[in-house]
Amino acid sequence: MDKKQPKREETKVIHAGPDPDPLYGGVSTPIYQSSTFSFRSGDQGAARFAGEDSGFIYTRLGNPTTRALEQCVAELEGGYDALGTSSGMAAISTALLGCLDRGDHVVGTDAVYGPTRGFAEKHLTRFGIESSWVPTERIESIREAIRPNTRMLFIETPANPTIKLTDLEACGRIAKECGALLVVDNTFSSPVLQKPLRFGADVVLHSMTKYLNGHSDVVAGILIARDQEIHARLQAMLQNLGGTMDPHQAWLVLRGVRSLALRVEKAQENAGRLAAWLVEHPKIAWVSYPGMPSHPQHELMKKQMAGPGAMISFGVRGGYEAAKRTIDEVRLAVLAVSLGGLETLIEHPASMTHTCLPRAEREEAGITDDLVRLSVGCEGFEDLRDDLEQALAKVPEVSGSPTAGGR
Ligand code: LCS
Repeated sequence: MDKKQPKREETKVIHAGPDPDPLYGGVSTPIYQSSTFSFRSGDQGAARFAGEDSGFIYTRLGNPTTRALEQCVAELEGGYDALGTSSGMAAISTALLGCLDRGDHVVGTDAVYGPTRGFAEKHLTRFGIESSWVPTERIESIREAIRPNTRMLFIETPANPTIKLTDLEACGRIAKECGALLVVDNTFSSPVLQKPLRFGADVVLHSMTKYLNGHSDVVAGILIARDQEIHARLQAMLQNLGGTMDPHQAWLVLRGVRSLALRVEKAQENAGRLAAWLVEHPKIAWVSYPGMPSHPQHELMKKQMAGPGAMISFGVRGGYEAAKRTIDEVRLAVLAVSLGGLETLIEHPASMTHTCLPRAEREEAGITDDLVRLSVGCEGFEDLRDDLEQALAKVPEVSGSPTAGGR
């Protein structure tokens, strides 16, 4: 077997990317902690700036450690190439500013990570770029929102924090029909569970702060382009905005990515068991987890994902106060935003991650006051279940509420 053509995701994450250290044979990529790279001569410097010599110039423009990570993730997503960014938001703002012009319009998923929509609604408007944020889990709502000047579909699936899915193949078709780019935020799945380029995406992006790094110790992002033209456009914008990646940050993510498949497998198994337990719990009003056969998008999950992932959202009977009480009472799960780490994290989007949306927009997107978001980690299932059990036991009972169900 050719080492570079493995079939299994758990093999790919360990071996993807260039040889770690052709110089000394190190099995870990060295950290090139240098801001600038010397030229042997003025001619060589000029040739590098002219693109005739492929050597490095300056770390904002490129760095060997960052390059190794970019090649690794580009391979995992099946893209032409990738660009490491200083955060997930740097990837998102670069994609929006790099691919849209004044007078363009973007259609996006209503329940995206709050600041993504906030950036478009508060800042892109100043540059004459308009946006419509619609429930993209209903494909008709995308069609209805398309305008003659629509140049991008921005899809987050599964969406943060509703865990609703959008049909990527249908989006690929619509984008082609109307001459728009399909940009997919693949943060919640990671490339081991979902590869949007296969369904017609033009750009895939991640907050690598989450699953790709996986250890809650780095903030980072990445942009993966389908082809050379889009890659060049994104690269030009990124180098000017300056939200590029630091080599030490890149090295940490490279280390994290090697265990991605193992971490996702364990967390996903925990999530499936927790969702099945939560849905039966008398204090839970609803559970959103596409791994449950009762989830309305279970079939879509099977079509476009290799597994449902490890993000769950659920409603606690009793609304805002009951949800807040739950997150205050957990002892093992960590009360913190972010997701995709080894440890289970719990948060309340209506008062935390999604407060930048006005209440009406938030509720319309399904981000209700009772919603608690759980990023399930790699602990033992029984410990997580017992922790939630003791927390829910402290939530006051609500009489006469409907029984729990899927959402
Ligand atoms: N995309 C998604 C789906 C996210 O969940 C986040 C951050 C971002 C992009 C932005 O990435 P960053 O710049 O933070 O690396 N999500 C967070 C969350 O749900 N809680 O805290 C951060």
